[in-house]
Amino acid sequence: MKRFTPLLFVPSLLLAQEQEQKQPNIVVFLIDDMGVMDTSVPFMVDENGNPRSCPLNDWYRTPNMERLANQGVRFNSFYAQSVSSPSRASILTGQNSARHRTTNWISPTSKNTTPHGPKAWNWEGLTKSDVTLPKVLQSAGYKTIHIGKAHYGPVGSEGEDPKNIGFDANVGGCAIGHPGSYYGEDGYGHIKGAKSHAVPHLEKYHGTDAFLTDALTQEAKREVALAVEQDKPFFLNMCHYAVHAPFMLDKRYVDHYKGKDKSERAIAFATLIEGMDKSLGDLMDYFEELGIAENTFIVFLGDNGSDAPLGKANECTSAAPLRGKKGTEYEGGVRIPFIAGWGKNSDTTPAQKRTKIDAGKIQLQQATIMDLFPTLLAIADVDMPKGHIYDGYNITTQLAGKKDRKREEQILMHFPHAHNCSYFTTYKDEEWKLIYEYSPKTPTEPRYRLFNLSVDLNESNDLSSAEPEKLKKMVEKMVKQLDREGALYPQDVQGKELRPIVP
Ligand SMILES: [Ca+2]
Repeated sequence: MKRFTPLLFVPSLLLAQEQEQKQPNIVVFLIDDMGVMDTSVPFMVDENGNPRSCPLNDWYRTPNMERLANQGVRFNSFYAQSVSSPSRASILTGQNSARHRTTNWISPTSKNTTPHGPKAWNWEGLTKSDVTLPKVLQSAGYKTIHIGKAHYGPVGSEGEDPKNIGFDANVGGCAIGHPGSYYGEDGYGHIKGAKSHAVPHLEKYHGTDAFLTDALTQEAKREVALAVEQDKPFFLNMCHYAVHAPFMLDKRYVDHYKGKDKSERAIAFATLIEGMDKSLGDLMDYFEELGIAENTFIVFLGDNGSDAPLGKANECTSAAPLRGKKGTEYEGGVRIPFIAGWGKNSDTTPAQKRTKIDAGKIQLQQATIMDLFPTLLAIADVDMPKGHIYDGYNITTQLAGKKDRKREEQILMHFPHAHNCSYFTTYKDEEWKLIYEYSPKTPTEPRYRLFNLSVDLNESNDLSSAEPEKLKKMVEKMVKQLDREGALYPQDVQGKELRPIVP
């Protein structure tokens, strides 16, 4: 077995100190299919709003997330879309999926409309002409680095290559949404595993024992070192393929799970979680080593709900105490872990004076992945691009531990395709949550469900019959927002558009 030994260039401290005075570095640390409960950091709260540990928090081991949560701020209810590509497009554009219309996950080689989905959905994803976060940062002098899973467009599209949508460098990103293999011995799919999903650009690690998560971390360090050497601020879009299936064991951590009463797949998933957590710690250590930690802002998040192999999709299992998992309309399908903070806290750096963090605390006001676009530009002190329509909010007030009273409390999530759950729109208005399910085969019989999350977090008590007025108002508001954002609707069996029906 070949061992991979990284050789890294460490730039001079002088350059690092110079950079401290400049625009802050931005890191988006995005974990594929990681839900809010797949960690030892508690994101649930008790009746007093304090973090509350649940059984899954005891099962997973994420010490570096704990480290970031201690120096950063985490959010109790942070929302993504229910699957990957819609979330990724929302992060890079600040737009809701109803607006950018990449409403389903992108199949690398087909249109993936699913039987009754809207034919005109944006299955080709992001293009060269889209306004994206990396493109705006690039224009402002940043070196923009994409590492890992991209999934911004299918094979042959412009979005297939992250370099077409604003990134200067790309290692590992292409049309695929999951790796052919996590093992260097397998060449990440080039030697063994699913060749159609082989991860590109990592030839130097082929045949070594470098786990994919680790190889990508080494590549991120190499690109960051180059940016520091060039004396440029960087935007690192660190997008791990972990913890998406295939759930392959990361042997470095298997001893932690010996004798535990869980399936082999569940144990393999837990080791994938530990591997991505180590990557976070390695990068944080590296920023300190380079002397740039105090000027580097880190956002940690998942891209949709948990896919932990712990039970049925619609039940209270993978994300307990939340119901549901990836691809469902329930909270477990759309709530993600979110932590934001500086690589190292300081009272003196200009960037930290401008963006304050409520260190170690949990924010109870909700937020979404669409917020990254305006927030990260604000932290970078870069103007919003003129004429670009976006749906997110600048959450710097919330990062400082306050409630943002200007923020609207409604969240729309639109999924007009088939998946674990199919053809639905959810509309959240403070503690109320409406689930509207389109019915392609019986168009006049949609399904309405209404939950009060403040007393029914696992969405088991449907109040749609008991609260008809509330239901009607919620559906009316949902339709207004869908139309405002230009949503495309599912179709009935004759191909006719299924507009929502107000009860
Ligand atoms: Ca995903």
